[in-house]
Amino acid sequence: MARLVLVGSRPVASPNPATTEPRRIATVLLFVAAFLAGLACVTSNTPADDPQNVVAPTAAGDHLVVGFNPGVSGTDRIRAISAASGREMSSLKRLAISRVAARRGDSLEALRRRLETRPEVRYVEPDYEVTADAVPSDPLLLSQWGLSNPADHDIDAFEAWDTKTKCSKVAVLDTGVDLNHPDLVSNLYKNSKEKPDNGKDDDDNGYIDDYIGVNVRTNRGDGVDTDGHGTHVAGIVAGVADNGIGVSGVCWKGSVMSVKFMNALGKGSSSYAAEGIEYAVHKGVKIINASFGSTSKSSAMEDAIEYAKEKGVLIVVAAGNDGKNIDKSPVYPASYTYGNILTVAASTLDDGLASFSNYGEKAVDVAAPGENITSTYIDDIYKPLSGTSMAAPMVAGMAGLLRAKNSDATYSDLKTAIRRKVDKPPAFKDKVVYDGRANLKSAIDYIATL
Ligand SMILES: [Ca+2]
Ligand SMILES: [Ca+2]
Ligand SMILES: [Ca+2]
Ligand SMILES: [Ca+2]
Repeated sequence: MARLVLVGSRPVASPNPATTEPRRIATVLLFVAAFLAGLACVTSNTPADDPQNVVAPTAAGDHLVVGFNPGVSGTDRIRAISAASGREMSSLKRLAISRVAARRGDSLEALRRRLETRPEVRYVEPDYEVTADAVPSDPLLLSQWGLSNPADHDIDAFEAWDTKTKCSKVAVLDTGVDLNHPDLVSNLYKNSKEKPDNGKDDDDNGYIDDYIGVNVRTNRGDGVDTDGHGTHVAGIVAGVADNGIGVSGVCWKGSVMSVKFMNALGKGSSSYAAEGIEYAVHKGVKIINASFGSTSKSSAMEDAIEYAKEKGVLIVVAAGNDGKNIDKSPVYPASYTYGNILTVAASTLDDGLASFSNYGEKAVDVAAPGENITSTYIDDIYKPLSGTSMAAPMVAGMAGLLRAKNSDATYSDLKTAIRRKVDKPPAFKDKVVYDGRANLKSAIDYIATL
């Protein structure tokens, strides 16, 4: 049986595994302190109950909006506008409102003053810019650079959220999930056909009490994460958004199925991985995240991947953290070339390829943010981690959002959208199939046209 290891749970500030525990704790605390500072900043500037504060009140600069008193006819409105030396560009059909431009050489401010003196006019105002309220209230959002950052080295999540914030089911095949984490609990998949804690396999699928996820190592629903890796991955996919705490997943709302097949040390096996895939596919999941790898090729895994393919399931895979070309020295499942495998490298805040990230212009499909990624962690905390393990769930969440946008999209449609509708900073040239870093906004615009 091939041994699989998770591919990315390096604490950001201590990438050297030999780092002593106290230093690790100290650096984590440092990060926590940094986040609390961020929280204070966000809370004071952008109260959750006042989304307007998020958006700077800019306005269209070439015209004014003029509201007229009730009963003023269309002809009288145009006459009033002309009398003030303005020009009506257009008007609303049922409300007494016109868009009014200034004549050449005139200023909007001067026009505004003249319009305000007219008896027909009720108000004059700028045409304020309005954006959809798609900025969630989660205080750690400022540290989630992969979703949005000022340099735009991100997946354009904010722009995509104007279209969709809810995802279809995603299975996280990992070390389990902290089933009580306040920033995850409402987004965890529940198996409604299974009665919890009665010691019976109510839905007759071979797993006892698999009500919230499963542990395929024990055939029971005790998928509690004692490692932290799976909890971190789950939060990247679907940390509960806009709830005023912690982080936001790529999916604001979603259904993350925890399929535990690795132990507390982040180790599993190919047969358990295969069983995990089988479990999720059988439960109707169409997107699976696989943040693990092995240098051994496994037929059991290949069978499971084929089975998933027959059922139309996309498996999003971490490329691995050896910093090597996996076209030349393959790792699995990342290097498999099945049509339903989407392999993800890790990008950095500078839009480079992370130094640890594997790559390969055949085997690796796309890059996504995977360095210093803040997410949920066991014991109800948050933590930044680096790895292709973090990049993969960013993309699995994207796939979940795309599939919610277009439920007819096949795995092949999803794969096309994600790996072709990319940004192409130079760092990814010849490193991944289409030289790009994922962009959720471009992908969702594409999937909507299918
Ligand atoms: Ca952006
Ligand atoms: Ca069951
Ligand atoms: Ca039961
Ligand atoms: Ca949250």
